[in-house]
Formats: sequence, structure tokens, C-alpha cells
Amino acid sequence: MTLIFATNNENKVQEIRNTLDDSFEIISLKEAGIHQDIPEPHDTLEANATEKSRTIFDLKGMDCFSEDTGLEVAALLGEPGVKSARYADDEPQFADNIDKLLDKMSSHTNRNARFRTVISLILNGKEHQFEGICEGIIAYDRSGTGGFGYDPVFIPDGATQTFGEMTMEEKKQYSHRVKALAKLTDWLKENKNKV
Ligand code: ITT
Repeated sequence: MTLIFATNNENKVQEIRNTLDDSFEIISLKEAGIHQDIPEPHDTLEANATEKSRTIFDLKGMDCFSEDTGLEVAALLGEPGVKSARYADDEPQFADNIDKLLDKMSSHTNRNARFRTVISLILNGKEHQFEGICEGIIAYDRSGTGGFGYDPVFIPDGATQTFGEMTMEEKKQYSHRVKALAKLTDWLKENKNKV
């Protein structure tokens, strides 16, 4: 199955290619010759995921999927959530997002947080969504240089290291994105002949 992955985040492309087996050919936006910024104007992950996959489907008419991910922190009432990519500023260096998060968390002892991913798959023009959640805590400081985004300050439940200290293989055992992807592949196995 060939799918365009509607993301401009190369780290996501790598993680997803590393997770799916050979029966999937994943085409990045760059490889599809699409260089435009995809809008994310909505206030839910679900609506933004739909916007991204619909934009690419309308452009290319090919089966495709997108995902929108947010870091939802309990003590911050779900922030940064849907604003995770632009938490500190409209055009932030990623370090600024982590600085803002650690600063806002400095007075909180409740460190509970979760990553939530919503995948929007468009197959034959029809949309299907899949959710993946990884519960964990926000560390007091950065650790590790692996991964991307908030990985250096997120410790998943059941681990003692941040995602930033893990290899991609280790992160995959906990990953919100991998969980959402597993739901997508299970669904495809059951429904491939019906859609
Ligand atoms: P798209 O092109 O797919 O939209 P993006 O980087 O803008 O790429 P999102 O809109 O999903 O991605 O924004 C989510 C933010 O959360 C973004 O800043 C990411 O760096 C961060 N993020 C997403 N997945 C993450 C993960 O697995 N670990 C750490 N941070 C993550």
C-alpha cells in the first residue's frame, strides 16, 4: 500500500518508516513534490489532523494520512496540547517551547502528562481516525539529546529515562504515535477488502 504522509516533520517520517513493515510505501511531502506549509488552524488535534490529510488529498487525489500530536500536561489544564508546536512563539526554536514548559511547571509537584496522537487516514476519499496515548511525567530538567520536540523532558510511565535518552527502538515500546499506527494497521487488516 502506498500512502503519502502529510507532514513536514522529518522525525515523524523516520519514526513511522521505522515502525511500518515492507507492505507500506510511505511517501514524504518532499518526495511527493509538495513544498507548501500545511495549515493547522483548529483548536483540536482531531480537526487539525483532518485539515492536513484533506489538504494533501485535495492536492494529489492519493491515499494519504497525517497525524497531529499534542503534549497534554495535567497541572497546566491540558496545555500546551494542540499548541505544542508553537507554545512559546509562532516561529519558535524548539528549545523555547521546552523552556516555557519547564518555567510554567516550576511551581507544580503534579508532573503528570501525556502525549496524544490523532492519525487521520484518507482512503478512497473517506476519512478514518486513530488515537494513541502515552502517559508519563514531565522531568524537572532536560536529559538526553535523542528524539525531537519535547522528548528530553518526557518520561513515559514504566521508564526511568526521558524519551530523549532512549534509542528509537526503545521509544517505540511506549510511543503514542506507534500505538495510533498499530490501530491503523489492525484496522487495515480487517477492512482492506471492504473499503
Ligand atoms: P506536522 O508537519 O506533522 O504538523 P509538526 O512538527 O508541526 O509536524 P505537530 O503539529 O503534531 O507536528 O506538533 C506537535 C508538537 O509536539 C511539535 O512541536 C513536535 O515537535 C512535538 N511532538 C510531536 N510528537 C512528539 C514526540 O513523539 N516527542 C516529542 N515531541 C513531539
